[in-house]
Amino acid sequence: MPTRRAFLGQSAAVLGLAVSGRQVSAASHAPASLTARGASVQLAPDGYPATSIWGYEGRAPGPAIRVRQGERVRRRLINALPEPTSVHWHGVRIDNAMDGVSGLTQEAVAPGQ
Ligand SMILES: [Cu+2]
Repeated sequence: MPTRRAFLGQSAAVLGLAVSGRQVSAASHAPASLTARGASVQLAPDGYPATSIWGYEGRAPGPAIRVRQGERVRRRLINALPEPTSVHWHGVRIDNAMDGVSGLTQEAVAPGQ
C-alpha cells in the first residue's frame, strides 16, 4: 500500500499531464521521454510567489500529447522526483497493464530510474 505522500506525489504528476494548454503533435516533435521532476512555476498572478510543483518537463500543466484516434503513443518515463511515480493515462483507453496505478496495474518507477 503506497504511503499518503507517495500517492500525492503520483497524483501531482498525473495532474501535470492531464490538463494542458500547449498542444504538441506526437508525430512531429513530441519528446521521446517524459520527465517527472520538481520545478518552481508562477501559478498565481504576478506579484505572488512562485509555487513549487511536481510536473512533467518542469511545467504545470505539462506538455499535451496530441494524436489521432488509434495512433500509437510511446513515452519513456524518467523519474527525477524524490518519490516513486507512474503515469496514469486518465480517460485514455489503454491496456490495463499500462494504466499507471502503482501497486495495482504496474510497479512504480523509482527515483532516478
Ligand atoms: Cu483515472
